[in-house]
Amino acid sequence: MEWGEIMLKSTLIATALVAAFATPAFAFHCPVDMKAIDAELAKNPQLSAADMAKVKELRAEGETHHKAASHQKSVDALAEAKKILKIQ
Ligand SMILES: [Cu+2]
Repeated sequence: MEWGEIMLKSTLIATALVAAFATPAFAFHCPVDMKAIDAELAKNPQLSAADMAKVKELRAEGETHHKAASHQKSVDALAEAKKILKIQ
């Protein structure tokens, strides 16, 4: 193989690997976040009614985005909910 061909092939392989692994990473993250939020909500956290409503809204939003495969949006919404609940 020529050097140029080796470079091209490694680039293609790298791109394929990123595509294969990037999406599942987010796809797995959302359910983990949703579970953490549900577990925290089950503990009856001391939140104002407004914060509680916001957390539930963000939690639902996260699930909708996850199902629509918009995992980045889902992770963002869930992170916001976790921030209100003060969990990591
Ligand atoms: Cu997801």
